Amino acid sequence: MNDLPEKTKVGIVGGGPAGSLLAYLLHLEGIESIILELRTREHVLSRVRAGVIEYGSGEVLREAGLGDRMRREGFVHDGVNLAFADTLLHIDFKRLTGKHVIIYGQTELQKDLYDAIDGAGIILIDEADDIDLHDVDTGSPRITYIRHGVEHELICDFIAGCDGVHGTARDHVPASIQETFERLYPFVWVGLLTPTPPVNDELIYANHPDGFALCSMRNENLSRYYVQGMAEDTPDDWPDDRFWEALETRLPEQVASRLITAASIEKLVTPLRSWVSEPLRHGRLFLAGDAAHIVPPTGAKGLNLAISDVVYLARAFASYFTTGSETGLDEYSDRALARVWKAVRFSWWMTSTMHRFPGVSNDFDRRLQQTELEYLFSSEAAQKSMAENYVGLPL
Ligand code: FAS
Ligand code: PHB
Repeated sequence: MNDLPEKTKVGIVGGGPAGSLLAYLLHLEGIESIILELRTREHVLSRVRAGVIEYGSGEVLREAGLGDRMRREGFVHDGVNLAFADTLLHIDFKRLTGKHVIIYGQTELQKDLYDAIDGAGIILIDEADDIDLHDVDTGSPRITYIRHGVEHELICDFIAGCDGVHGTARDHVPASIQETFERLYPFVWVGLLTPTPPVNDELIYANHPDGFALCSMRNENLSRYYVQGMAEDTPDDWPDDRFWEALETRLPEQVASRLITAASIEKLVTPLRSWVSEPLRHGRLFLAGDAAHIVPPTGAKGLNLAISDVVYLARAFASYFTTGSETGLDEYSDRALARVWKAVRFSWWMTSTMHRFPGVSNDFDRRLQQTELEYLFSSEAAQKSMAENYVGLPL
């Protein structure tokens, strides 16, 4: 890539799910964009992250022509299971909402997105270093970056900051108007990937006195499991034997008895936090995805929020470039945040209800959590509320 372009309509910073989906949705509207990605494509494709595609996200991907492999290789799940006090409760999405979710690894979706942008001739410039944004509050914002030692400048009509939690795009929203909201959780998720058949045909979220556990999967011979660990834990604190023992202890006996274990092929530790940076716009800079918000993975919302942000932003850009109307752009931040905060609430509720909070001396909180679960296990209304949030609120 020697003769890199110097001008585009939408400069997209970050080539993860948000950035690459935005570029493709803009392409479908005939709007040119260029993606600048800090890492190599290989690195982006190597990350093992989310696993649940909400119903609405699946429809977006299908309508954009991006859902073929997901439909072939993904798992349609009509429900999810909650385990508490050695009891299993099935939340029946189909009966309660008429919808489902699709289990399809983010890694696979990223591969589909990269194939689509390559097929569409969309330019993705990887290994773009020292990315900086300029004049975002003028009519011609600019992005400067260095690639393989050569300095470049990209003049844009608009910039989309899709550079994730470690990105810097949000730093260009003035501190005088920026507001951040955060809640840290005093524990982590220890995640393990193992080449074994999943223990159950649908996900199981377990609340146990020793801590939370989650049984998920990637395919019929690749299982994804998580257990709650202490905030300071590292992968080295969780050798496979300890992980399997904790998982078996935290699952109902009827499930643990059929667990197939094997040596892990990937292990990670993920801290849990809720965090939102508002607003999602300053001048001609727009933020989407993890660049502006993070949710604990308990509600399986992170990836799906990146998708819904990008759907709103692509519609706003399409309206501007076809009609000149700025209404969609002016309404983007409030519209996206309204959905973000409902997912932040649900993710906080799932995390607060399903995890054991260490050092909680206040027995009131512990009894409240138990009551929350007993209410959920006994009330169809409570189960319907959980189901509609889990499958995804309307876009
Ligand atoms: P991403 O972080 O995916 O992508 C941002 C991209 O920008 C990256 O490719 C990065 O390399 C690049 N970038 C960073 N700085 C840059 C810069 N300065 N310039 C240019 N590019 C830059 N969500 C779930 O729903 N379920 C889960 O189980 C789950 N597990 C997760 C585990 C981990 C360890 C992490 C970090 C996240 C997890 N998530 C999960 C959330 C995750 O799936 C995100 O929600 C999703 O990747 C969001 O996509 P993006 O907004 O595109 O951000
Ligand atoms: C996963 O399969 O990685 C997964 C599933 C559900 C979650 C989080 C992660 O809530």
